[in-house]
Amino acid sequence: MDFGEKLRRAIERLKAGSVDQATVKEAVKELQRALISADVDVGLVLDLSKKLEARAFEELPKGVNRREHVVKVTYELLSALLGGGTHAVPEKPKRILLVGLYGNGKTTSCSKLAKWYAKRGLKVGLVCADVARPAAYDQLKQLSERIGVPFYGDKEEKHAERIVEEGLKRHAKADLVLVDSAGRNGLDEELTREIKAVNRVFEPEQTWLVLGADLGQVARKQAQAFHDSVGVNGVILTRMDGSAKGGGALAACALTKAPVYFLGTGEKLDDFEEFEAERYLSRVMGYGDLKALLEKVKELEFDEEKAKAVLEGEFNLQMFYDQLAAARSMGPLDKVMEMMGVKSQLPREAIDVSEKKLETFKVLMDSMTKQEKKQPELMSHARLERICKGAGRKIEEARELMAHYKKMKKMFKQFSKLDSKDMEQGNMQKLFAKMQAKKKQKKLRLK
Ligand SMILES: Nc1nc2c(ncn2[C@@H]2O[C@H](COP(=O)(O)OP(=O)(O)O)[C@@H](O)[C@H]2O)c(=O)[nH]1
Ligand SMILES: [Mg+2]
Repeated sequence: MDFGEKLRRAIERLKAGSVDQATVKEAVKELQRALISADVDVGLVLDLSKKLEARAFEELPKGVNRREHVVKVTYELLSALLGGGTHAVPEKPKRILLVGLYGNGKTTSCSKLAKWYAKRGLKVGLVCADVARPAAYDQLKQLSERIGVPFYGDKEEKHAERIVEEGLKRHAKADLVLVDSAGRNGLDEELTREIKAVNRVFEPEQTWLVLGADLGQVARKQAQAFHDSVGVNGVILTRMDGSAKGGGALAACALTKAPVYFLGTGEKLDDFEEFEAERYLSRVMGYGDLKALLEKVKELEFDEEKAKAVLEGEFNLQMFYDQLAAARSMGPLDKVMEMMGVKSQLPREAIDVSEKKLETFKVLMDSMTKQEKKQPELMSHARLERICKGAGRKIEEARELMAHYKKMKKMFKQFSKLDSKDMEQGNMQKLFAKMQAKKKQKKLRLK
């Protein structure tokens, strides 16, 4: 049984029957077992248990039953444990240095990162500053050729800082220079000296520590040691695919204040994802209804800002993307609509998107910059071409995405002409119904 499954079992307990002190105690025990077997520090586990037991029976928020409340609190506590909150990945970093011990996945992550940023339109240059292992040069060079990103290294040079100095000159026109450094078996004096020497010439904006998830809670010690000697402001956690200790490693990193920006989830270049605790949890727990429940709670708490933005016709690609992402993690779109009780009223063209198409849209949007998603009106032919190249998709597919987005936007615009009181009540169903009614009226008038 993996981490996600164990967590899910604990929450299943809360969902069966009524929620009383005994049920919560049982669920807490199950949670503890799941967390400890993922190598989460025992102190942290006890702390979470105490908080959960204390909050489970606090006064209920309006419109939520006890069971829903306990599930929500559990999810919140887990999310905080794994480093919840948002630390967005830097969008346009100029220089990133990757550090870490042998075999943790630095070189692999370096090329994954290069691909990730190149897809988002940055001109990336790679530098191999691993002077300890001769094979490191060939490894990074080969990877750079596969992603089509310029590479610099020097097999003969034994001083990492000289390679970096030259690398900076060669990549003078790059937006982002990524340096892969050497590892050792431990963070010894020699490694510290070498990284400091590289720091002097490179002046990295970001120094990210690459850690294998199999380290579990030991990740904390390693992160602290690197931070104390060379300064670390981010973490890439690799091998999340093959380790049962990922939960422990995430919790350990959460304590160090250096945010985990990415997860490595396999050996291939695309096995790489941005880390966000909530999204991660709902994925590993495979929990459609949990997500739906949270949506429900959110709806009750009512996101006025967002609703207002939609009402004013401000519907950008980012919002479109979030919607698709949310829908995808919940299951097929029509199922989601059903859960929200809007299926029958929703215009056919809005939900008539196959899963395969959604995947294409997602891949394309993964290659867009934040600005492009926020201001889709910026989208030019050249930008679309770059996006397609990064995503490995055809231009017609990108056009279709834009067309679909525009259709949705138009649909939301129609909302804005409706009575905004309906939105304040959060009553989507009424809105859709009204919209349909308006459409019918129009048709009648035409006759
Ligand atoms: N399964 C899996 N393997 C990984 C991941 N990241 C790296 N590896 C593998 O771990 C090994 C060491 O990686 P490498 O990048 O050479 O580590 P370095 O010594 O820190 O540069 C290689 O066999 C990689 O293919 C990951 O996220 N998942
Ligand atoms: Mg390496």
